[in-house]
Amino acid sequence: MSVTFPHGFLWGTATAAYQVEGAVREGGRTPSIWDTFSHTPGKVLGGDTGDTAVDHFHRRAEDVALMADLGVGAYRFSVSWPRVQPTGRGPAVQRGLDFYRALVDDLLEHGIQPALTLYHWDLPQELESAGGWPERETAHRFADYAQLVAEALGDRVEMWSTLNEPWCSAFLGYASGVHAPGRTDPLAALRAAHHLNLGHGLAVQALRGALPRRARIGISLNPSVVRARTESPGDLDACRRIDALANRIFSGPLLRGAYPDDLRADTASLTDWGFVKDGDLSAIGRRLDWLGLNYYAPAVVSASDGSPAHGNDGHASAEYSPWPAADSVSFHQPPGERTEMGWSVDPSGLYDLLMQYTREAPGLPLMITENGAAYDDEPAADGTVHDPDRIRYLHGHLTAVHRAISDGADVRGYFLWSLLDNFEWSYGYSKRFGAVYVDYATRSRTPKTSAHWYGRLARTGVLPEATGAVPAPE
Ligand code: IFM
Repeated sequence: MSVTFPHGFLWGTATAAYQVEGAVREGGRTPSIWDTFSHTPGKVLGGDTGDTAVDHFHRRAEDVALMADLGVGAYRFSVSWPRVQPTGRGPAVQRGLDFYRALVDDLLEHGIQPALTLYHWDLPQELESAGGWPERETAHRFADYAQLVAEALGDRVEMWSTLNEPWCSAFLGYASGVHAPGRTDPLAALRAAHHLNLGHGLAVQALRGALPRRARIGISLNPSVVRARTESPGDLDACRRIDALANRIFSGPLLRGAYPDDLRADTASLTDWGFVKDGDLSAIGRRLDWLGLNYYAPAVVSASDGSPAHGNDGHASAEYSPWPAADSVSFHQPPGERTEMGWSVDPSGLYDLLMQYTREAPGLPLMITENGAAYDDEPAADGTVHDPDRIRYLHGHLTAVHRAISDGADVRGYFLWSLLDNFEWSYGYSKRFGAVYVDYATRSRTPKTSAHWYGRLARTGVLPEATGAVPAPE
């Protein structure tokens, strides 16, 4: 039986500025926290940096043409804050905005819908030097930046996202320190989480004021699909605790107007949450037009068995935990297939996530703003790149999406992470998430088999088989 998606379902691919653009010193761009972090010895595998990345900045037209050839309907990209507002304050730099104007124009000319994310982790270094996300001021700076971008691109971009995966910014950036800015202070991470939430709310207000009514504003979260290893009270409590720190710390204020009581109680040894000021919660809870969910793999937890509380963020060797006040929790790798990141392949987690948010946010359209997998792709002798594992991963997860839609989830679109192989943060270029292979010596692009497979899906709305013949490029 064919698996057919609803008419109008948005099929996209995604990237993020620091992971693909390169050109870090062009057009007045100043360093972001990721420039500083990646240039700090020992922080990124192999000493890789985003200095050149995959040169999307100069190959923009080629990359848009590639998407058009494949037949995808939308492109999710992020704007580099230090490229358009160097140092994070003051007026916009037109040369920086020009890149995004040209990108959006190219996309629209090819009938590809632009989906713009304002913040995918590249905080201007000067704002970090002034305290970064643990400081309230950064939320206000973010709202001003949102306003500048909206004024420049609001006439041609309809789909706007404030933040990508604020959990990573707060907890990998300020608690475990495996992401920029590399701080290891659990209280700073909780403060950062709140100020990211606040920055989101203030940015939504700025965007509503600056954008035409047709604009659709959302945020992309990476909720943890967290499962207790057993039904024992200790394991269930570990699950509740991680659910609070990973999920409800964002969904609480965004969707229900409050931080959860159990989260406040769990973290009482670190803070009384006095950094939440009057009016913050109503700012954060401003109406959204859609909610973005990024999903890769579920997490399995138990009461502590002595192993460190790291979780499946892929940084099991990190010295510091990303989970404040959760030393009583252990994480476990479920048995079964894994991707090159070591993350388990479990499409049921995506189904559960979609159904959970269908219940938690009734009436709010959902978008899968990231899903995909890293594999060790290599070109064959004839130059083609076959990635059957990725096709199976996508097929399984898209079958789960279809099932969720059939069961009532209002899912409007899916963005494959990623369009291109790119800079995978502290893993540098060692993990390939792209549907398009990038030769890092020449930066030439070769669509993998999965890109053609996904393009066929995007053009027809019908899920192709995962096995059998490789679909020929059409
Ligand atoms: O590459 C990242 C992306 O920047 C954010 N979400 C997860 C992806 C894979 O780790």
